[in-house]
Amino acid sequence: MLKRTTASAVFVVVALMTAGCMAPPKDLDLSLDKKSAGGVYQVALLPPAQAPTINQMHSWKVRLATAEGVPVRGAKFLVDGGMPQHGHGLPTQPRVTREMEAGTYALDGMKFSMTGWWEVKLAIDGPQGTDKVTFNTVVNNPTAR
Ligand SMILES: [Cu+2]
Repeated sequence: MLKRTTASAVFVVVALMTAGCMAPPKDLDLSLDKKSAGGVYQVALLPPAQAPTINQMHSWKVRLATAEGVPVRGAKFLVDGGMPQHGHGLPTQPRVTREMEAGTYALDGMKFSMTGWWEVKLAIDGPQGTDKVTFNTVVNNPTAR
Protein backbone atom coordinates (compact mmCIF):
# COMPACT_ATOMS: atom_id res chain seq x y z
CA MET A 1 0.00 0.00 0.00
CA LEU A 2 2.72 2.40 1.03
CA LYS A 3 4.80 1.35 -1.95
CA ARG A 4 1.99 2.10 -4.38
CA THR A 5 1.51 5.61 -2.94
CA THR A 6 5.20 6.35 -3.34
CA ALA A 7 5.17 5.09 -6.90
CA SER A 8 2.27 7.35 -7.89
CA ALA A 9 3.92 10.32 -6.21
CA VAL A 10 7.04 9.71 -8.27
CA PHE A 11 4.89 9.47 -11.37
CA VAL A 12 3.31 12.88 -10.65
CA VAL A 13 6.74 14.47 -10.19
CA VAL A 14 8.00 12.98 -13.45
CA ALA A 15 4.82 14.15 -15.23
CA LEU A 16 5.39 17.70 -13.97
CA MET A 17 9.03 17.67 -15.02
CA THR A 18 8.18 16.56 -18.55
CA ALA A 19 5.32 19.07 -18.88
CA GLY A 20 7.50 21.06 -21.28
CA CYS A 21 6.96 18.38 -23.89
CA MET A 22 3.18 18.39 -23.48
CA ALA A 23 1.33 18.87 -26.75
CA PRO A 24 -1.28 21.63 -26.89
CA PRO A 25 -4.92 20.46 -26.78
CA LYS A 26 -6.13 19.31 -30.19
CA ASP A 27 -9.30 21.41 -30.08
CA LEU A 28 -7.47 24.63 -29.19
CA ASP A 29 -9.09 27.71 -30.74
CA LEU A 30 -6.19 29.37 -32.57
CA SER A 31 -8.30 32.13 -34.10
CA LEU A 32 -6.62 35.52 -33.77
CA ASP A 33 -9.77 37.42 -34.74
CA LYS A 34 -12.72 36.91 -32.43
CA LYS A 35 -15.47 38.47 -30.34
CA SER A 36 -14.59 39.55 -26.82
CA ALA A 37 -15.97 37.39 -24.00
CA GLY A 38 -19.00 39.65 -23.44
CA GLY A 39 -19.57 40.22 -27.16
CA VAL A 40 -18.86 43.97 -26.89
CA TYR A 41 -15.91 44.07 -29.28
CA GLN A 42 -14.43 42.31 -32.27
CA VAL A 43 -10.72 41.94 -31.53
CA ALA A 44 -7.92 40.86 -33.81
CA LEU A 45 -4.38 40.09 -32.75
CA LEU A 46 -1.93 40.67 -35.60
CA PRO A 47 1.36 38.78 -35.23
CA PRO A 48 4.65 40.24 -36.45
CA ALA A 49 5.35 39.67 -40.14
CA GLN A 50 8.20 37.34 -39.23
CA ALA A 51 7.19 34.47 -36.95
CA PRO A 52 8.68 35.27 -33.53
CA THR A 53 11.57 33.14 -32.38
CA ILE A 54 12.16 32.06 -28.81
CA ASN A 55 13.43 34.73 -26.42
CA GLN A 56 13.23 37.49 -29.00
CA MET A 57 11.28 40.68 -28.32
CA HIS A 58 8.58 41.37 -30.86
CA SER A 59 5.72 43.77 -31.53
CA TRP A 60 2.20 42.71 -32.37
CA LYS A 61 -0.83 44.79 -33.26
CA VAL A 62 -4.32 44.79 -31.81
CA ARG A 63 -7.24 45.76 -33.99
CA LEU A 64 -10.30 46.76 -32.02
CA ALA A 65 -13.76 47.23 -33.49
CA THR A 66 -17.33 47.26 -32.26
CA ALA A 67 -19.37 44.07 -32.69
CA GLU A 68 -20.60 45.70 -35.94
CA GLY A 69 -17.05 46.19 -37.20
CA VAL A 70 -16.57 49.93 -36.65
CA PRO A 71 -12.99 50.73 -35.51
CA VAL A 72 -12.82 51.71 -31.84
CA ARG A 73 -10.55 54.63 -30.96
CA GLY A 74 -9.13 55.66 -27.62
CA ALA A 75 -9.29 52.26 -25.90
CA LYS A 76 -6.97 51.17 -23.09
CA PHE A 77 -5.66 47.65 -22.66
CA LEU A 78 -4.05 45.51 -20.01
CA VAL A 79 -2.05 42.57 -21.29
CA ASP A 80 -1.66 39.28 -19.45
CA GLY A 81 -1.06 35.69 -20.40
CA GLY A 82 1.18 32.71 -19.97
CA MET A 83 1.37 28.99 -20.50
CA PRO A 84 -1.64 27.16 -19.03
CA GLN A 85 0.11 23.78 -19.22
CA HIS A 86 3.16 25.07 -17.33
CA GLY A 87 1.42 27.31 -14.81
CA HIS A 88 3.57 30.36 -15.51
CA GLY A 89 2.90 33.81 -16.90
CA LEU A 90 4.51 35.87 -19.61
CA PRO A 91 8.26 36.44 -19.22
CA THR A 92 7.80 40.15 -19.99
CA GLN A 93 5.10 42.73 -19.30
CA PRO A 94 3.85 43.62 -22.79
CA ARG A 95 1.94 46.86 -23.15
CA VAL A 96 -0.33 48.44 -25.69
CA THR A 97 1.71 51.59 -26.19
CA ARG A 98 -0.07 53.68 -28.79
CA GLU A 99 -2.84 53.87 -31.36
CA MET A 100 -1.19 53.66 -34.77
CA GLU A 101 -4.31 54.36 -36.76
CA ALA A 102 -8.03 54.37 -35.99
CA GLY A 103 -8.69 51.22 -33.99
CA THR A 104 -5.24 49.68 -34.54
CA TYR A 105 -2.89 49.65 -31.56
CA ALA A 106 0.74 48.65 -31.09
CA LEU A 107 1.38 45.81 -28.64
CA ASP A 108 5.04 46.03 -27.68
CA GLY A 109 7.34 43.98 -25.50
CA MET A 110 6.04 40.54 -26.36
CA LYS A 111 8.36 37.62 -25.79
CA PHE A 112 7.92 33.86 -25.68
CA SER A 113 10.55 32.09 -23.62
CA MET A 114 9.72 28.56 -24.75
CA THR A 115 7.84 26.58 -27.36
CA GLY A 116 4.29 25.43 -26.78
CA TRP A 117 0.84 26.78 -26.06
CA TRP A 118 0.68 30.43 -24.95
CA GLU A 119 -2.36 32.46 -23.96
CA VAL A 120 -2.47 36.19 -24.63
CA LYS A 121 -5.19 37.91 -22.61
CA LEU A 122 -6.40 41.45 -23.16
CA ALA A 123 -8.52 43.43 -20.74
CA ILE A 124 -10.19 46.11 -22.84
CA ASP A 125 -11.44 49.45 -21.57
CA GLY A 126 -13.06 51.39 -24.38
CA PRO A 127 -15.91 53.80 -25.12
CA GLN A 128 -18.37 50.87 -25.42
CA GLY A 129 -17.39 49.50 -22.01
CA THR A 130 -14.98 46.97 -20.55
CA ASP A 131 -14.57 43.44 -21.84
CA LYS A 132 -11.85 40.87 -22.22
CA VAL A 133 -10.59 38.37 -24.71
CA THR A 134 -8.16 35.47 -24.65
CA PHE A 135 -6.16 34.35 -27.68
CA ASN A 136 -4.25 31.11 -28.03
CA THR A 137 -1.06 30.77 -29.99
CA VAL A 138 1.33 27.87 -30.36
CA VAL A 139 5.00 28.76 -30.63
CA ASN A 140 7.05 26.26 -32.58
CA ASN A 141 10.78 25.84 -32.57
CA PRO A 142 11.92 27.81 -35.66
CA THR A 143 14.71 25.33 -36.35
CA ALA A 144 12.15 22.51 -36.53
CA ARG A 145 10.28 24.09 -39.45
CU1 LIG B 1 6.39 27.27 -20.24
